[in-house]
This record gives sequence, C-alpha cells and structure tokens, in this order.
Amino acid sequence: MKLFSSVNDVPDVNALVKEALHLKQNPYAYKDLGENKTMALVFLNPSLRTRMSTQKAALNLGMNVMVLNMDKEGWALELRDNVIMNGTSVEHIREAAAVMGQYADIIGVRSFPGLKDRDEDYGEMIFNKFVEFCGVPVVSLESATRHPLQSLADLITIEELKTRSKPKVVLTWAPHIKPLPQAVPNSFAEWMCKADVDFTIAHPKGYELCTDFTQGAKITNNQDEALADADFIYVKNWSAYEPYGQIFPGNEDWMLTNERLKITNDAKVMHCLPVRRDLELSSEILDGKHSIVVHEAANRVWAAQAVLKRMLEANH
Ligand code: AN0
Ligand code: CP
Repeated sequence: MKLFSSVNDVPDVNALVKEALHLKQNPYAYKDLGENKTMALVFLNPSLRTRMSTQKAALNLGMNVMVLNMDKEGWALELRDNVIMNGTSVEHIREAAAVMGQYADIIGVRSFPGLKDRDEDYGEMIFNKFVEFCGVPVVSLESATRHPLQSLADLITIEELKTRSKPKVVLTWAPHIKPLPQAVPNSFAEWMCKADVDFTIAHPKGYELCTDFTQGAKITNNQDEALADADFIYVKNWSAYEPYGQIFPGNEDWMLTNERLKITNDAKVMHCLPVRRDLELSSEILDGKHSIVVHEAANRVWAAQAVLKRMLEANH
C-alpha cells in the first residue's frame, strides 16, 4: 500500500480489520519491520487522537517519528501555482513536500477543508499536492473530505463489539455551534457501505451528504425511525454540502439522550471525539454504560498500525 486516503485504497477491508485485531493482541510482533525507518506526521490543524495514536502505532513497529505542527511552527505554505509569492505565504508546497520526502519514509498529513470553496475542498488540493510532490507513501490523518484512519478504527470497534452477525449501524447528525467538515461522516459512510452491516443515515433536512459516499445507505430525516433496533449509533455533527459549509438554526433536539436509546437494541454509542458535552452528545450518555467512545479512540492505534505495517511491507 503506497497511499491510504480512502476505503478505495484498501484491496481487502476485512483482511485489514483482522490484521488490526491481531496487532491489538500482539502489539510488538513486528517491531523490526520499521527499524531505521522514519515517519513524519504533518499537521495543518489541531489533533489529539490522530497525533498520539499514529505516533504510538509507528513506535510499536520500531519506526522513528517526527511531528511537525505546520500550522503553528512551519512556514506559511503557498498552495497555488503560477502566483507571485509577494503576500503572506513564505514557502511553496512543491518545495516543502519534496523536502519532507527526503527526511521521511512515510508521511502522514492532516489538512481540514476551508468550507468555502466546495470544488477546491472536494478536489483535495492540499492532500493531493503532498502526495504529488513528496515522493514517498502518504497516509491521510484527515483530509478535506475523508478521515480513513478514524473510519477503519470505527469498523474495527464494530467488528469487535457486535452481538449479531449483521448489526444495524446508524450515523446520526448532532447539533453544534460551528460549521464542521463532512470528512468524518463521508468517510464513515463509505466504509460502512462496504462493510457487512445494515446501515442508516439520519439527519435533518438540509444536511444531505454528497451521494458519492452514501451509495447503498438508507437515508432518513426521522431520527427515531433510524434508531429503532439499532446496535451501534455513530453521533457526529457536519455542515451542509449544499449550500456548502452552511449551518441552519434549530435542530437542538437531535442531541441523543438516554430516553432516545430506549427504542434501540441496547445500542452502543460512538463518536470520533472531540465532542462538546450537552451540545452534541449528552453527559448522561457519555458517562453511562452505552458509550464506547474511549474504546473507539483506543482502537485508533491498531488501525494506524495495520496501515503502517502494510506500507512498510510494500516498501521492503
Ligand atoms: C473535526 C471534524 O469534525 O472534522 C475533527 C474530528 C476528528 N472536529 C472539529 O473540528 C471539532
Ligand atoms: N478523532 C480524531 O481524529 O481526533 P483528533 O482530531 O484529536 O486527532
């Protein structure tokens, strides 16, 4: 594997999930694989889980790790071609990515969408330029439209904790005060559509996701209808795809509570984190027996480790 940016980069999703669960049982079994190899983690936006879990995964494989908080510590990057750089940007992505490729054997990149220009965001301009110019394998640490390490960890978690062979999985929109990217729900949807689950998406009118990611999913504007008999509920806010990056007032009653869970099949509640308590998700759920958000975050290590292992093996 030379690129991990979406579910489409994975030839056999089930095999990758099995590999991750095997690594969870044997974290150091491949610690020689990454000897004398360097992983660079490049952040254009904040992160807790992705940064720490991917670093830990690389260390478990024996790699060295360098982290660059580009947004705070790097030079301001120019992304456009054919511009005279007489403004605030100091360095062009062409040189910056090419130089990083000289120092690292694998590069991870996090670059959120601007949520202003849909074509630019959905064209994955920043992420694709890193891939083009760095010349080494690249892992997405969340790009403008997808968060594949998160989705793989989510699938691992469902596989691990399911109590029936084809569980009902519901992705439900949740309230927020800020416009958030569609990357997490897009990505979760495209992974669930490839997994052996019964998958439903629930959101208020106006928050339809790009249909490229939701082929095969049931979609409803009725949250209770979606929650009935659910085994896993994936809670996430996102802004509108059309009009792009917008949020609409109202819909506060979409926040999940214990009362709402009564109609589920004793559902387990997931969230990628960070989560705003009592806005996106109620404290009573986060602190109660239904929440598996910390377990889910723990599985980020095994997701990253399975992907990095495949990349190291491909390069041997
Ligand atoms: C980001 C998002 O919604 O994409 C990162 C989630 C992993 N969340 C926030 O910006 C709060
Ligand atoms: N879920 C997730 O990616 O968290 P961070 O933004 O903290 O990395």
